Amino acid sequence: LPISECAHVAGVAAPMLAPARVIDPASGRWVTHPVRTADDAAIGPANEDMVVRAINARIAAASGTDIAAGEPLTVLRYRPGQQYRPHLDTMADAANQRVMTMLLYLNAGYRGGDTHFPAPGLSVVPAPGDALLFRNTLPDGRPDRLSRHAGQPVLAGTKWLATRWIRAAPLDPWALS
Ligand code: PD2
Ligand code: ZN
Repeated sequence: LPISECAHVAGVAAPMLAPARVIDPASGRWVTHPVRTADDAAIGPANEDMVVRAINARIAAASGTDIAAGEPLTVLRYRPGQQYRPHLDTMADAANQRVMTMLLYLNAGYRGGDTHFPAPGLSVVPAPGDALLFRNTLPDGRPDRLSRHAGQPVLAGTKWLATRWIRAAPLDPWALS
């Protein structure tokens, strides 16, 4: 992705950033959790401009998926010490599963923050503008344990990243909170 578009995405999300939350499987509520300590913001349909729309179209083309199967582009901002501990991007008991994930690394000027896949022992060292696409599910649709991954702690500076979680089938972007 061109650096100017990376900066644009970060700029769209910046005023909406809030501590990242996850769904608590016990209560079904959104809660903050040490698994994910960054700030994040989803660029939903009300905030999606033409540049973000074009990026989402490129993600769909590169992944061979329907643009309507992508969740709203979500920006994460990690400050020193913040991280995303090992997890699967799949959801428990989802009818419309997250089959792929595209990560876009938006900036330079930080240390740490590698994306690490423990099972294959693979570390991706982010470079600005890079995109990383991986599958989360097996051919039969069940979660693939090998896709477990983490955003390593940022050691210095600020890491900006955008995530596009891609479902098996189109979803209503207005229905997500
Ligand atoms: O920031 C990352 O490198 C990272 C790592 C793992 C992001 C995500 N998962 C994600 O957004 O799902
Ligand atoms: Zn993830």
